Amino acid sequence: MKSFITIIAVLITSFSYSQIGRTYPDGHGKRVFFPYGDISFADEIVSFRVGNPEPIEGFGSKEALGVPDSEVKPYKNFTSLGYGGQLIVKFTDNVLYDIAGPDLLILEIGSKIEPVDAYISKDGKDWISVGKTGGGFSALDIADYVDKTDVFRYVKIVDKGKKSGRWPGADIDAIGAIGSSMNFQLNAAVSFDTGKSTLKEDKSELREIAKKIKELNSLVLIEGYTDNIGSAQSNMQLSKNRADAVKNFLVESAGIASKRIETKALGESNPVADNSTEEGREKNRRVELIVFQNTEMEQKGVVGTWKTAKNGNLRIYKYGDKIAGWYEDDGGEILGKMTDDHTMVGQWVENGSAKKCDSEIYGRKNWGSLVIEFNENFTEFQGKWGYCNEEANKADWSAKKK
Ligand SMILES: [Ca+2]
Ligand SMILES: [Ca+2]
Ligand SMILES: [Ca+2]
Repeated sequence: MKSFITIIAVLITSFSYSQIGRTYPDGHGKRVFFPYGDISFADEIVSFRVGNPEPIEGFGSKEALGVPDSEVKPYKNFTSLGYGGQLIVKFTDNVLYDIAGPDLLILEIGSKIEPVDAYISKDGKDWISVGKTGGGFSALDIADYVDKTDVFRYVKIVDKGKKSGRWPGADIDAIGAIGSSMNFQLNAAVSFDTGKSTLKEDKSELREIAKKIKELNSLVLIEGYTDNIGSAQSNMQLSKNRADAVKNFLVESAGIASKRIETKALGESNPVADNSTEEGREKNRRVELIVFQNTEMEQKGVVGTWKTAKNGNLRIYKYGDKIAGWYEDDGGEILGKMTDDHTMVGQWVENGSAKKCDSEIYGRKNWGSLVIEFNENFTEFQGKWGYCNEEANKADWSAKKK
């Protein structure tokens, strides 16, 4: 029996600003905060069955992948489903799960939301209906339909829209998991030897991942998978041993608390590639680390909800030394780094400020410099700001922790 597992040979994407929280347009004039940023959006088309009538001018199914990027003039970068059309997409560098509030955004563009029925699945076969968009809501809360610990990689949407027009049916710009994990996959260099569940000598990739997991200070789910060679039972045991080995490393060598890590043996289920080729089987022998959003940190240090003196509530998240925050009311946001224990330096971004800059941040020209000084106990902060690249010397900005 060929019983080794290699960990997916994918380079770890660097822990960049694309993986920290920011807001995105909801297609209807508001903005929605995604705690894990760009990776939250759908990555692959599984299938597309265009409706009837189909769009006169179609842009193809791939336009529904990735971050929101539709343009109104000229209309482009969205997928018209056609009347009754069906689209299935997959998340590969993240999963969807239930967090507090809405979890899944089906970003449909146009003057009013054309409804779709939405379904989610762990394996692309068994589907759970999670309601429909429409009536002013394009974000769905999956809480009533799933267990808290379930993770989902597939989303299916079925158009319930109108028969007429140039683009019949719903026009989908993007599909994103607000309730999104951040997934890490290990390089083959840290894979296991054939038939063994002991980690190889070179653990540099795993050390890197461990560092990021530690920074995020979140709960981690380690999933072990195999190819389909050998009995289902032995593959299940093998995938368990490999997942456990990764967990032991995180606990013993990286100092991550054992209670923060769960392991799951999934054997030969959920293949990501074709098991009939050696190349495909190698991809299917894998361990995935799913890092959930940190909820325990809420209201600790800089993290939490801040009531500002003038602009409503600002919610701040921390990702290692990086900071992202957003206003609950107007879609304004902040982005930056902690330069010492109590100082954040970065930028603010919003839509309606008095001055427009030449350059853009997140596709928006209204931005400026920002410095925030937090007090010793993180109960208050004083902010200074400027427009565009100006020095942050305007000082009428303060907040108290809620
Ligand atoms: Ca993604
Ligand atoms: Ca939810
Ligand atoms: Ca798009």
